[in-house]
This record gives sequence, C-alpha cells and structure tokens, in this order.
Amino acid sequence: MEAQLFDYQIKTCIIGNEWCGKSSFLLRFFDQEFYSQSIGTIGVDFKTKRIEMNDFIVRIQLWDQIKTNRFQRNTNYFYRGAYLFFICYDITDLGSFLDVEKVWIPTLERYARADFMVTLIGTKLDKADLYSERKVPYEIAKKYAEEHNMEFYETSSKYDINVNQSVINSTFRVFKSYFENKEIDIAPNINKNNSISNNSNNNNKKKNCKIN
Ligand SMILES: Nc1nc2c(ncn2[C@@H]2O[C@H](COP(=O)(O)OP(=O)(O)O)[C@@H](O)[C@H]2O)c(=O)[nH]1
Ligand SMILES: [Mg+2]
Repeated sequence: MEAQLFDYQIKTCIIGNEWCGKSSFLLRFFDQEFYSQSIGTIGVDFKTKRIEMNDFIVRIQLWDQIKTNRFQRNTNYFYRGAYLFFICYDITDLGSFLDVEKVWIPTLERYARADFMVTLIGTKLDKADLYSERKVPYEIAKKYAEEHNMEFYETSSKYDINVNQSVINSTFRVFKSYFENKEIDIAPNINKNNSISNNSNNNNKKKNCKIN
C-alpha cells in the first residue's frame, strides 16, 4: 500500500506560452518520459512527488497549464495556493521569452498570491545547442532572472538536463523561505488536508514515510 504521509505540501505551477515544453518538463520530472509529439492531449492537471528536505517530507505538487487563456473560469483555481511558478520559455523562440515579461509576470501579479516566487526555465537546450537554433542568449536570460529575483535554469526535457535540479532546488528555496524563516503560521493550513494528524510525532512520521 502506498504511504500517504507528508509534512508539507508545496503547490507549484508551470506556465508559459503554448508549445514551449511545459508538459514535457512535467513528464520528465515525474515519469522520466519524453515524447516528441505534442502531449497536450494527456490533459494532466497536476502530479505529485514526495522528497525529503531537512528531515521533513515535502510533497511537491506541480500543476500543468493546459491551455493558455481558453479556460478562464479555471484560472483562479489554478493559481490559488501556489507558492512557486516555473515560467517557461523556449530558448529557440524569442517571442516566448519576451512574453515572460509581457504576459506571464502580469498574469501572476493579477492572480497569484502577493509574495509568489518564480523560477525561470529555458527549455529545449538540446535543440539550441545541437542545431544552433538558440534565439535567447544565456546571459540575457540570466541577467533578467537576477534582476527579478528568480532562479534560472536552462533545461532539456528530451535529454534530461537540469530538470530535476531545477525543481528540487527551487522547491527547497520555497521551503526555506516560507516554512523555515518566514510564515511559520501557514504550516498548519498547508497540512490541513494531509493525512498527518496534528498530534503525531515527527520521528514516527518519518519512519512511516515512503518517498517517491
Ligand atoms: N528538442 C526538444 N523538444 C522538446 C523539449 N521539450 C519539449 N519539446 C517538444 O516541444 C513540443 C511542445 O512540447 P509540450 O511539452 O507539449 O509543450 P507545452 O504546450 O508547453 O506543454 C513537443 O513536440 C515536444 O516534444 C526539449 O527539451 N527538447
Ligand atoms: Mg502542455
């Protein structure tokens, strides 16, 4: 039987222009799979994975943005309760990078919690490098990310470059920021729907956990 225990749940969302590789990123992180065709039809809402951080079991929930603006009525639901956003752009598509500033940051400012955190993800690094199709210089994106207090990674879901690191490192940053240093009081809310009861003992919890 699958263990259901975790101490914290961190909701994260992946956003960005259509076709920039969001679903591929998600599938690579959770299932170690890659498809060369569009995988939009799979229609995954979100996936979860438990990892250990500083002796706590943290369940990462990653929501996939299925269509850009078409399902407006779902927008609030998608953004609600999310701490971290992976904004993706395709390194071989300049427009997708320009839309980070033009479309996606304003979207977050409108719908996300005020203190949202962002990790900037350049996708399709393999295509940029192998076929010299790079349209967004590394230094430009890195500088942009630094100026906006974002973590930044160039990734390839196809060849599994930096996908795992970017999710784990960014989630750890959120964990430290929200749960260790900042808003101690939000932890019980996060745990509200967990299977962990409030009076259970930390050590026992850990022993019972299966991480996957
Ligand atoms: N070469 C390469 N192609 C990718 C990569 N990530 C995604 N793609 C391709 O880009 C297309 C769109 O990907 P998808 O994940 O459906 O984009 P989404 O609309 O943002 O979810 C598909 O054909 C993918 O196979 C990558 O890392 N490298
Ligand atoms: Mg998709």
